[in-house]
Amino acid sequence: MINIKEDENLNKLNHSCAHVMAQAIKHLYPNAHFWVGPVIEEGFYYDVDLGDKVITENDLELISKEMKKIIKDGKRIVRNEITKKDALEQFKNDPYKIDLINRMDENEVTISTYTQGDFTDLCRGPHVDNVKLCKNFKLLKFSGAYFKGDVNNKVLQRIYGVCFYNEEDLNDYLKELEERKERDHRKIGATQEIFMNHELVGAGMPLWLPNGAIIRKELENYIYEKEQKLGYLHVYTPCVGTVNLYKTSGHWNHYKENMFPSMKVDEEEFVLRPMNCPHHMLIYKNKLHSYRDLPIRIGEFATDFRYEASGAVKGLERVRCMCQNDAHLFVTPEQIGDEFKRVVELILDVYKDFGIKNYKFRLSLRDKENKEKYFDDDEMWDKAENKLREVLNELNVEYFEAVGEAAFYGPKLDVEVKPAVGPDVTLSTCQLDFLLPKRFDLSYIDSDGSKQTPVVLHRAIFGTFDRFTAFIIEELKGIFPLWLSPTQINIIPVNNEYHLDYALSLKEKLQSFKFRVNLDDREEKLGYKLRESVIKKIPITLIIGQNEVDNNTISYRLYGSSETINVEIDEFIEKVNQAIKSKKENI
Ligand code: TSB
Ligand code: ZN
Repeated sequence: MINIKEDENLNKLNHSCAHVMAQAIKHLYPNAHFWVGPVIEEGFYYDVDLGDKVITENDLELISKEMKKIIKDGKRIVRNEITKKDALEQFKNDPYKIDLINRMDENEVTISTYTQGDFTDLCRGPHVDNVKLCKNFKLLKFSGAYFKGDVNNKVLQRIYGVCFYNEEDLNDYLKELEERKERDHRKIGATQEIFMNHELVGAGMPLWLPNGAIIRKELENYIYEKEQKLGYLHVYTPCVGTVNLYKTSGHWNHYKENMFPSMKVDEEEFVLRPMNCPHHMLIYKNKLHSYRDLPIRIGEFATDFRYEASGAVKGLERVRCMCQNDAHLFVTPEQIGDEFKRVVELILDVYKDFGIKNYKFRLSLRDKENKEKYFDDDEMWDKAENKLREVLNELNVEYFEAVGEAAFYGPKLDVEVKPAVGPDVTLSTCQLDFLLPKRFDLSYIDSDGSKQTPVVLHRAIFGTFDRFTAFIIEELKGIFPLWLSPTQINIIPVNNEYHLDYALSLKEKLQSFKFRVNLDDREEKLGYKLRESVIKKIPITLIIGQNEVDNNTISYRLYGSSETINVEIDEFIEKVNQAIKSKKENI
C-alpha cells in the first residue's frame, strides 16, 4: 500500500480533496465550523463541528454528491498570503480557525489562504491547481473525535476520504480495502469461532472460545519448548500485586495511567498488574546468586491488565486483559550483548516458522525532554541506548530509531507489524533495563567476591498471545497450518447407512494419535458437507465411501485442492504425524 502522506503528489491531491469536502459540507451545512484536515497515510480527514448533528452514511452520500458538483464546476484553487490581522478579521466567525491563527507567529510563518469558488480555507498548502483533479475520490468512513484529542473537549465529526489521480488506482485501493476487511481478525475470529466479547464481561476483555483455546495452547507449547531449550526457567505468579510492589518498581509513578485503579482488601491495597517484572525480580531475589549462575532466565505466560481507552480496544489485538509470553533475563553487564543477540535470533527463528516477513525493527529511545515519563539518569540512558545500537549494528539487522517510544525503565527493540486494518502495532519486544534491578536491590557475587547489580532484559517474543493470535489470523487469512488448526481432519461418510461405522472407527483411531478430528455425520448431501469443510478451512477432509470400507483405506482431500487421494490408513497417519511435528502447512 502506498503511503499517501509521504508521496508528494498524492499528498497535495488529498489535501486539495479535503478542501473540496469542506466546501461541500459548508454548502450543505452553512453553520459548519472546521478544525484541521490533515493528509494521513491512507488519504485525508477533516474534523468538523456540525453543532448537534452527527454524521450518518446518508450524509456521506450527500457530501459526495455535492463534491462531484464542485469538481465538475472546475474552479481554480488560488493561493493568497495575508497578514495576521487580516486573517483574524477574515475568519472572525470561525472559532477553530481563530484558535489556529492566534498560535501563529507572523515573523516565523507566512499566513496563507486557498480559495476555490465560494470557499476559502486557512492553509499552508501546497494544493493542486484545479478542483477538477480531485475527481477520483471516495469518502470512506466517519467517527467522533475530541477537539484537540482532549476528552474534556467537544466531540467533532471526523470524516475520512481518499483521492487518486486516476480511476484505476482508486479502484485498486478500494479492492485492497475490501480484501483487508475480509482478513480482519475480528471477522475471522467470529466466523471461525475463535473468540467473542460480551458487554457483561467488559470492553477489551475477549473470551477465547474452544477453537481459539486450541490455537493458544499450541502456541504456548511451541514457545515453551523453544524457551526450555534455551535454558529458561518457567514460573507462575499472581496477576495482582500490592501498590507498594509497584511503588518499588516505579510503575506507580511512571505507568499509572496505563493501570487499573487500586482496590483495598483488608488493610492492603492491591492493583491488577500491568507487567510481571516486579514479581520476577522478587523470584530472583529469593536466592543468593553468583556470577556463575547468570544469565538466569525467568519466563512466564502471565496475565496482565492494562487500561486502554475504550475506543482503542480492538479484538484480540489491543485488549485490557492480556497474556504475555514474558521473560526477564538477569545478566552481568558483560553478558548483555550475547543475551540480546540470542533474543533477536529467537525472534527471527519464530518469525521464520510462521512465515512472517512484513515487519520492521524499531529501536525505541527515550525523549530527553520528557522527564515525567522517563526516570532521570542521562548517563544510564546513554549507556543503555548505545549498547542496543552497538549490538544491532553488529547483528547487521535493519532498524529505524524512534524517540519517545522507550519503556520508562529503558530503551528497547520493538518489532512493528501492520494489521489488516488500523495503525501498526508492536509484536515482539526486547528491553534493556539498568533501573529495576537497582530499585529491587538485586545482586550477585562477582568473581572477585564483590557484590554487583545484574542488568535485566525484558523480552516477549509473541508479545502477548492475544496480539500474536490476532496477527497470524490476518497473515494466514484464517487458513491455519495443520499443527495449529483447531480441527485438523474432517471425516465425511458418503452414506451414513453404509459407511458411518467405518467412519466412527476411523475417528477413534485418529484421535488415539491425538489428531483433532470431526466426524460430519449429519444427514446432508456429500457436496454440501464438502463445501462446508472448505468454508471452515479444515486442512484435511476424508471422504469415506464403499471403496474405502471394502479395502480398509481412506481417501482424502487437502484444503485448496480438488484432488482426491487414496491411501492406506497407516501411511496416512504417518504423513499427518510428520507434518504436525515439522509444523508443515499440510501433509
Ligand atoms: C516484555 N515488562 C515488559 C515485558 O517484560 C513489558 O510489559 N513490555 S510491553 O509493555 O512492551 O508489553 C509487551 C508486549 O505486550 C508488547 O510488545 C505488545 O506486543 C503486547 N501488548 C502491549 N499492550 C497490549 C494490549 N493492550 N493488547 C495486546 N497486547 C499488548
Ligand atoms: Zn518486564
